[in-house]
Amino acid sequence: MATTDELLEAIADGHASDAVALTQRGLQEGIAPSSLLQDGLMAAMRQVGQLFEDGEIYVPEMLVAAHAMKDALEILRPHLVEHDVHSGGRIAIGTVKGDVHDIGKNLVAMMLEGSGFEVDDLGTDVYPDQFVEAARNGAQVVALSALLTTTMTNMREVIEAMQGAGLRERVRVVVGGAPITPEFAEEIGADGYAKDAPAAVRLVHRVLGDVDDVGDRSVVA
Ligand code: B1M
Repeated sequence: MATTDELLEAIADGHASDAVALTQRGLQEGIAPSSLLQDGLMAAMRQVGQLFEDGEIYVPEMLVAAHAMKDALEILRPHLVEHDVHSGGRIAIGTVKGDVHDIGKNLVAMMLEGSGFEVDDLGTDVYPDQFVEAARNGAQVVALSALLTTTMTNMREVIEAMQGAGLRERVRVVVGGAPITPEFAEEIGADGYAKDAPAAVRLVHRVLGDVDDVGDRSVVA
């Protein structure tokens, strides 16, 4: 089996040390870093996302695969920079003010990173001005996570802060988390809602492909 296929399989199966060794072997064999990223890491994340959506695997398996992907990415990252492989876009992600839940947010961040995006993880209990700062620093998409019914309302504050800073037309705001619904996303003026990590990857692709169409701000993955 080709090294890239083995890499895909190791990541999808959550075998982190194999994923690291196969990434190193692929580089030694002269496989292009972009190809290891596209056909290994990103392909594995697509496969894992599909299996999760089909109900064939659950959150723990997806987390283990995402960790394996992250370990392989650490090996690959300097080579991607060296070969000037550009990211699919810059995303800032964080759990909103007052909320410290980060397991789901971390999973979304890892899947986005494994899908070729440059991810700035702002952590938990993130205040609106921190999201604004990240957008000023070049994030094209700001992804908000909330797990509490008492903190989900703080998502609206982030969108208002973006508006106040004059960034709303340039930056897409997408939301997710257990209590969030598509209706709530629409109500607060978000650009989209994703129910889980694979859907978040699709959503970010869609909102970035739609950047010129500011008339349609409602994208639901
Ligand atoms: Co908390 N907690 N918790 N908790 N906790 C919940 C959320 C709760 C439902 C439990 C319950 O009562 N049944 C409840 C909320 C009730 C409500 O608001 N309606 C609750 C509560 C009340 C609290 C405290 C207030 C408890 C207290 O102190 N009295 C407190 C709040 C602290 C705070 O934030 N200020 C608290 C604290 C904690 C811990 C610290 C102990 C811990 C968090 C540890 C951590 O995250 N590092 C914790 C945990 C673990 C949970 C549960 C058990 C699990 C959450 C989780 O990680 N799920 C949770 C109950 C439950 O959900 N069954 C609960 C797994 C994760 C993979 O799923 O986060 O939904 P999730 O992420 C998914 C999707 O939602 C989506 O994709 C992810 C992956 O597929 N998604 C996005 C998430 N963010 C997205 C962003 C996107 C897109 C998709 O952007 C586009």
